[in-house]
Amino acid sequence: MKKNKLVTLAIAFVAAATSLYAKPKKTVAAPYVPPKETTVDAGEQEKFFKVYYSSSKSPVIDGNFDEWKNLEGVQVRRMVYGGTFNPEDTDGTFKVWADDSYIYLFADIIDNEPQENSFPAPQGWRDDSIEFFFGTDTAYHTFYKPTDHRVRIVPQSKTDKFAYDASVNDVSISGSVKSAIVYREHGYTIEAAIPFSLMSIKKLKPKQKVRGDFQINDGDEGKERSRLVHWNSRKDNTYLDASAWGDGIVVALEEAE
Ligand SMILES: [Ca+2]
Ligand SMILES: [Ca+2]
Ligand SMILES: [Ca+2]
Repeated sequence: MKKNKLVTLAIAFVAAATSLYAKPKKTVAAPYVPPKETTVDAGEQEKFFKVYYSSSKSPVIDGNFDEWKNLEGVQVRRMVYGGTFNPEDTDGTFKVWADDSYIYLFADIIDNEPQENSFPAPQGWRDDSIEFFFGTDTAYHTFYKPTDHRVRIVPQSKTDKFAYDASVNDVSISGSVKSAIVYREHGYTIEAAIPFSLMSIKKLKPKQKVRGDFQINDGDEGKERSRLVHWNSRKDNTYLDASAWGDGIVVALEEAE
């Protein structure tokens, strides 16, 4: 009997060990260095995020993302917490566009477990959501100036693409921000329009330098946020320290077409 038990245990152990090795986790040690062939995030251009400006062309916030296709984005892959970067668990591409009234944000998020977020936007960081930090004052400063803002878009429904909450500086303003969100099995895509009036922007013009950062909040397994990823900052400080953000530049939309 004893011997049989031991044999069973040994078989179970070998089976468990084999299954562990049979499914290696696809993880990459931080800091993640993107492979050269993925041009969007490799090399010089990743040092800047671009704001595509056009006085005449604007995206339509409708859940069809075709108009963003030809624009370059930045990839959000700096793990702030939640372990090593795993492109199947949390990854995302962000793009920014502006006309003379709105700043438009696009985010394509890869997430192994996309969740509907039931928190109001000021608390929305606790579950799947995205954040955009933006300021037009490029002089070095830490505490937010009146021109610095943080925007959070909180997706709420896998079946209703216009169900969302949004906040600027942690104040719910979903009535003034337009957004559409489309979920898929392993992620979700967002487009949103934020009025200049909420962002203290009067006008943007090509070659103008700006500052900003991008954030993904990822909760899985029905739980609250377990992974936080930025484009630039390695710390969870973007919401209070504008010096943690990276550099951006306004470029003419025509240059992308
Ligand atoms: Ca659209
Ligand atoms: Ca995930
Ligand atoms: Ca998730």
